[in-house]
Amino acid sequence: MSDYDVILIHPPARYDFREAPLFTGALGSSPEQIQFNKVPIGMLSIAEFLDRHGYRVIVDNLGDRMVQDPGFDADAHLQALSAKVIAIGLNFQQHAPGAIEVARRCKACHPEATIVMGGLTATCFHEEIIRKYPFVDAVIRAEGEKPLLRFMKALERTGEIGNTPNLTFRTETGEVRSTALLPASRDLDDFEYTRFDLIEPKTSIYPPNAPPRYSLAVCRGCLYNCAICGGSAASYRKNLGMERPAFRSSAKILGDIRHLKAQGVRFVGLFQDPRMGGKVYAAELLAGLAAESAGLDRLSLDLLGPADEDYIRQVAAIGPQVVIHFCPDTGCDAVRKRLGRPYDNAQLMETIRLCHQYHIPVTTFFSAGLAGESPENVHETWDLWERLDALDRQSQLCGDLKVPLGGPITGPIVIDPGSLAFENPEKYGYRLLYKNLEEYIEGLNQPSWHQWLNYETETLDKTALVDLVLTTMEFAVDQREEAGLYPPWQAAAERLKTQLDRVLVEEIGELMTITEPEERRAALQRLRDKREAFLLSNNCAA
Ligand code: B12
Ligand code: SF4
Repeated sequence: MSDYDVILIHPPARYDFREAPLFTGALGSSPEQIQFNKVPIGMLSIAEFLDRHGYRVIVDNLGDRMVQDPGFDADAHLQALSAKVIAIGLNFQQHAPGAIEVARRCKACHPEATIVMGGLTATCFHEEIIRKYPFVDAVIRAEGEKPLLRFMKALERTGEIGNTPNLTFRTETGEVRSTALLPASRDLDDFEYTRFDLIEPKTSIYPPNAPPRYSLAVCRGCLYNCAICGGSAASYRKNLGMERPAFRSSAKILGDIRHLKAQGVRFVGLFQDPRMGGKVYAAELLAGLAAESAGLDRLSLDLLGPADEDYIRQVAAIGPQVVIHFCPDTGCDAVRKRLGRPYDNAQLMETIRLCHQYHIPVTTFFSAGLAGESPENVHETWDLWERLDALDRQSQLCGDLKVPLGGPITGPIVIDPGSLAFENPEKYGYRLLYKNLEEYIEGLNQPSWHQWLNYETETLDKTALVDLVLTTMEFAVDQREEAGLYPPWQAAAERLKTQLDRVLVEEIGELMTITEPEERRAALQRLRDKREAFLLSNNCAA
């Protein structure tokens, strides 16, 4: 008998990230850092739902095992799995190469097991997965809990899965067939998100040597339509059949927080803006959080748009552990409007001032490389960044802010599959470089970060885009040094790394012209070794 009925695997982004010569550049400081080893919160609710209905199930965070232990033998681990169904998550697009590779290996070692895939990205590419990758038996589209339960029951009773909902599969004659979606959830109160006993390894809940942090979301879906987001209202409607977001009641969220605290969590990120659930919902939730968040060191909330004083006052009443995330993405109002965020810099600044007035720290994030962005208007982003830093400093000096802040952060973007820009790139100002899953996998299997960016914009080709991203990184370092967030030695080290990234992008371009794969790989490895040696000799940690 198999040890489990279902093993849900969270894969690494790339199965070979520990051996391949990779250049992570502006995307992260090491290949380990960009394996995205947090399990999607919905994977745990799938596990709990199956467990509740009598199935033996575990979430196996393979990506985390490989990140935490450089000597971890992933092949031997996959070989030793024992389950009737191996369900591999392909939620975040970044996992496309890893998820497909894990599926291939699972089928090779366990030909008798049924290999299933699911998650947002698998949902977008469901037909292609079944058509092109014969080692995947089925894709479960959209929300996973109920369809996977129906799938398990059908498999157990008759072995006949073809009538179960949300399914894309191959018929005996090799035809690709899809069944209809179940009606989408109207709320999330039937699910549980905090059964840590159903996940292994335990380091993947929160990593060792980091604050005990866990994420919850107030809803599944969104009311906004940011052009590049695969979790937008339009994407959920089209791909998940969800007409409006499904909310979790405040009573259930407060129960989640109690469970998290009982399991040692001290930092909770509560994602998506409670105001999307309406005034009454938000007020009830915030009042409940005021009572429940005692014992937490930090509770973060999202603001997806400007807020009035009444709302900020309610947030402040939760207590001093509250932090707000507000993500302006750009300082250019025209670029932000094009992205689909309906507010301007003045409204943003006013909201942040209000937050400070009520002693709430605000963290911000800027994207580099949005449609409409140019070397000229990027100065508007830098200007806003400087104003935000100045506001933080001023609020700290006058005692409004007691929590030390890290300043804004920045990073490149990618176009999510299923997003409005993915469906209609020209309309939103982008040129897509990968159009299907196979192209995603090929792109993400390249050695360097700049090759992983899956788009250009109508004004920025790849070279200009890479330059803009790196220039933004350089600005960020200068700004962090000026704001006292980096000591001079650290700023110098970061500057050197960015300069090196510029040179490496050029050199990698040349090495990619080597046609013999082994020779190319060896040359890339030598380049990677040179990079490490150079950074070491300059006292910069890689
Ligand atoms: C909260 C959130 C986070 C949190 C928590 C992430 C987490 N642990 O899930 C944080 C801030 C940590 C985060 C990080 C990232 N996120 Co995020 N995140 C969200 C957000 C706002 C809500 C997610 C959510 O609550 N979903 C609802 C839950 C209940 O469902 P679910 O997790 O999606 O799972 C359901 C289905 O997808 C499906 N399913 C999922 N996995 C599987 C597996 C199988 C086998 C099956 C059958 C089904 C299945 O069934 C589940 C239950 O019904 C969404 C936006 C949105 N509107 O969805 C973005 C979103 C999911 N994130 C996204 C991205 C890109 C990221 C990052 C890669 C960003 C980055 N570059 O660092 C990282 C990845 C982190 C990691 N894995 O290590 C994209 C994904 C787009 C894509 N298709 O690739 C989204 C859509 C929006 C966006 N552009 O930011 N994120
Ligand atoms: S990026 Fe925009 S559309 Fe996507 S989840 Fe966030 S607010 Fe919603």
